[in-house]
Amino acid sequence: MVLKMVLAAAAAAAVLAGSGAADAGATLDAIKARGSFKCGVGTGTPGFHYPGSDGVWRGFNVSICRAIAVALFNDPNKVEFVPFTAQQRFPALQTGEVDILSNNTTWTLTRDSQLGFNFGPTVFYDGQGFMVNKKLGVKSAKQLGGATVCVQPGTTTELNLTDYFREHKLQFTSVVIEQVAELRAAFFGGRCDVYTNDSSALAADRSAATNPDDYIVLPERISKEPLGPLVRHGDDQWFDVMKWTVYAMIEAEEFGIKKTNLDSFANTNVPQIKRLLGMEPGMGKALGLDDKFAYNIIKTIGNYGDIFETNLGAGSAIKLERGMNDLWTRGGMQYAIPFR
Ligand SMILES: N[C@@H](CCC(=O)N[C@@H](CS)C(=O)NCC(=O)O)C(=O)O
Repeated sequence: MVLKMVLAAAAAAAVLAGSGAADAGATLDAIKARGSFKCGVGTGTPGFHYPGSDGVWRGFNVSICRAIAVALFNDPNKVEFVPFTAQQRFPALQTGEVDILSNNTTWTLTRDSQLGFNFGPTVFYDGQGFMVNKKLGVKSAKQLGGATVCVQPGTTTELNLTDYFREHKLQFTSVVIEQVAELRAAFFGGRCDVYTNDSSALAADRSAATNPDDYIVLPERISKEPLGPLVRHGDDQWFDVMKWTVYAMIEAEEFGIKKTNLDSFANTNVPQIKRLLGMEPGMGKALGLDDKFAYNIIKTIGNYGDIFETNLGAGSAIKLERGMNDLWTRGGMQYAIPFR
C-alpha cells in the first residue's frame, strides 16, 4: 500500500515536471548515466561510415552520431561505433545492443510501425540505382533483361529490384551477398553484370574502385530512399535529442553559420540566431541539454553543409551534388523546424 502511494506520487511528480531531463525515458537516462552511447553504422562505405587505418570511424553518418555526442556531453568521442550488415542492424537496435542507427537506413512504413522504430529527419534524400561496366554498352535500366544483379539482403534494395523487374517484365538472376565488401568484390571482379544499391552508395563504391572510369551509374532512380537516423519506440526524449541535433545543423546552414565563422555571430541581433546559439536561454534546456548545444555542435562538427561537402561533396572523392539535399531556400528539401 505504501509502495503504491510512493509510485503514484512519483508518477504525478513526473507528469508535473513536464518536459526535460526530469522525465527522460529509460534510454536517455541510461545514456546519461553511462556517459556515452552506442551508434550502429554500416561495415564500411566511403564517405558515409568507414573506419580509418587508425581505427577511428569517419563519414557523414558518423558525424551525425558525433554531433549527438556533442549535444549531450560536449565531446564527439562519447560515442561507440558498432558496425552491422543490413541484415543485422534491426535486431541490434531492437534488443538494445545499440541506442541508435545512423547507417543509410531507409524510412519506410513497416520499419516505422511493425519493427518498432522512430525515424529522425531525413539526412540524405536518395533513390535506388544500377551500376554497370561500360563494356556492357547499356545506357538504360530497361536494357537489363537477363542480367545477373549483385544485391545485399535485408534491404529495400532487394525488394525494389524485384518490383522493378516485375513491373517492366524483365528477367534477372540475383547474386545475394550479405557482406558489402564481398558484394563489391563480386561486382568489380565481374561476377555480376549489375550492382544495385542506393545511388549515393554506388557513387561512393565507384569512387573507391581501381578503375572508376570503367563503370557508369545508369540514369534511372527506381525508388525513393529517404535515409536518416532511427531509434527504438519508447523514449521520446532520446528521439527529440536526435532530431534537434540534426535540425541544429540544418538551421545553422540556413543562417550561414559554419564551423569556420561561428564566433563572428557573437554580437548578432538576429533573434533566431541568438536562440539557436544559446545567447538567449531556453532551447537546450527544453531538450534536457546545455543551452549551448547547437553552438557546440557547429564548433566541433560543423553545419549540415560542412559535413555534406567534406564527406560526400566537393571536398571528397565522391563529389556528389547537393541536389535534393540542398537547403529548401536553394530549391532542395533540407528544412529545419523552428527553434522557438
Ligand atoms: N537504404 C537501404 C539500403 C541498406 C544499406 O545501404 N545499408 C547499409 C547500412 S546497414 C549498408 O549495408 N551499407 C554497406 C556497409 O557499409 O556495410 C535500406 O535501408 O535497406
